[in-house]
Amino acid sequence: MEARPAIDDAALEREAWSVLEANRTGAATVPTPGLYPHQWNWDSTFVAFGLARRDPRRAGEELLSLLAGQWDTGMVPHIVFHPALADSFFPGPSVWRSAGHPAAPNGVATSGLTQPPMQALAAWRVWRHTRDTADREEADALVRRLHPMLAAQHAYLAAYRDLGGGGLAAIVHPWESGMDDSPAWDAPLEALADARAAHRRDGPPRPSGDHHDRYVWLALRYRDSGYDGAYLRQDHPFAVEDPMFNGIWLASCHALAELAPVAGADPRPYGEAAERIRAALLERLWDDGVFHARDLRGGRLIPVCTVGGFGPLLDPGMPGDRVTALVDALESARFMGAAGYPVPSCEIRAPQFDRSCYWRGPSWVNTNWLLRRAAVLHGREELARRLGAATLRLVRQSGFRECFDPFDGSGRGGRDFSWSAALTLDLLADSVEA
Ligand code: 2M8
Repeated sequence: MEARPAIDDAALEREAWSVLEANRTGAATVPTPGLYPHQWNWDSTFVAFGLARRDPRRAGEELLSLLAGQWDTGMVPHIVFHPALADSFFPGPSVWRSAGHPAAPNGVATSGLTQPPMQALAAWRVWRHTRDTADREEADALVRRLHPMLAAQHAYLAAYRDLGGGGLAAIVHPWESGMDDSPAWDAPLEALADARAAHRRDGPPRPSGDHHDRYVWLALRYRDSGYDGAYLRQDHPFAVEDPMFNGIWLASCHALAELAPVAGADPRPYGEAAERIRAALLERLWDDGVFHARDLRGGRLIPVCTVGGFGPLLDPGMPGDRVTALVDALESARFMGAAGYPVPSCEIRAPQFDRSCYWRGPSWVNTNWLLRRAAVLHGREELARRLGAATLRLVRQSGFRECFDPFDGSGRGGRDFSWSAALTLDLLADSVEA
């Protein structure tokens, strides 16, 4: 474990602010310079959450900057590229080629994929923290601007991504989950070997056995279809209903419903959408006390249990018996119970669990924060307290790292990582206010 001097709340807060300042590029905050030098969708949105009560104006700018990359279809891209750094990241603008696509925005280069649709939740957060202050007018104006864009994002998911026809949105690439190398995607990625053979005449060159090659190959296939909705439905070889992505979508539907009156919109369609997503989650992804991802191409639930399986806890309307079962699994030795530094991103007893590999085992500040939020929603105060304390212990000991070893808390991946810093600010504010 890396040694780090003991640090009090005030010093931790100062460090978090300085990370967010250093990672700021105009209106946007990059995840960490060097490694990820552009604006990422859910990273930026976690930054907006962290800034909501400390600097709501900057939080709003962060969301607007991301939405400047929104496509005419309503799709909010997973990366908005910084023009000056163009191809400093692979795959960059020359791979995605959004500039040549009729639905892509003018003058803003983006990827062609999306990420968990969390922006409405963040917009609600910003508005909630400013509605009783002198900045209320500004917050209402922000909501009036954002609401139609977010409504379009949700309409995109319903129209283009319900590939299973059951009311859930499918991710069409592991990158869309935000949990790139999660063991949940292993089987659908393995199955790409057959799809590669079937498409070898018209597809890009065959990838090697390496997962990263398969990620790029999948992205190129989608790009070469012209980012076409019919292609996704009929031909695209990767389509998975992810409980975290859909749990976040559901929670964002509630947020859009609450914000609708501020924007002069009808809240009912969003409340109804939330009901539909909940019913579909329970019908399609629930098995044996937890939620699993469903592989639409393989036609089955993916057995491995990951932190993504707790995403539907973000729904305040999740039935009590399911909440209890999920919390039991989360607190058990499968996840929190056997990890000194929870929450591991994969079930510890799974053969695929790897304590040091990215989304295959390490603990992450963003998923801890989401689970803490879910615990608060369901009145699980003690669980919320433990999740908050565990997360602060990680960053105190190892700094604002990208992720952490769940057994000894040592840092992994990038340093000075924006969402780790931003969500720390939020946790510190909560512990002061509680
Ligand atoms: C990771 O994903 C990118 C691709 O989008 C990558 O591995 O290159 C993930 O951890 C994802 O959740 C995150 O948004 C991104 C930037 O921090 O990095």
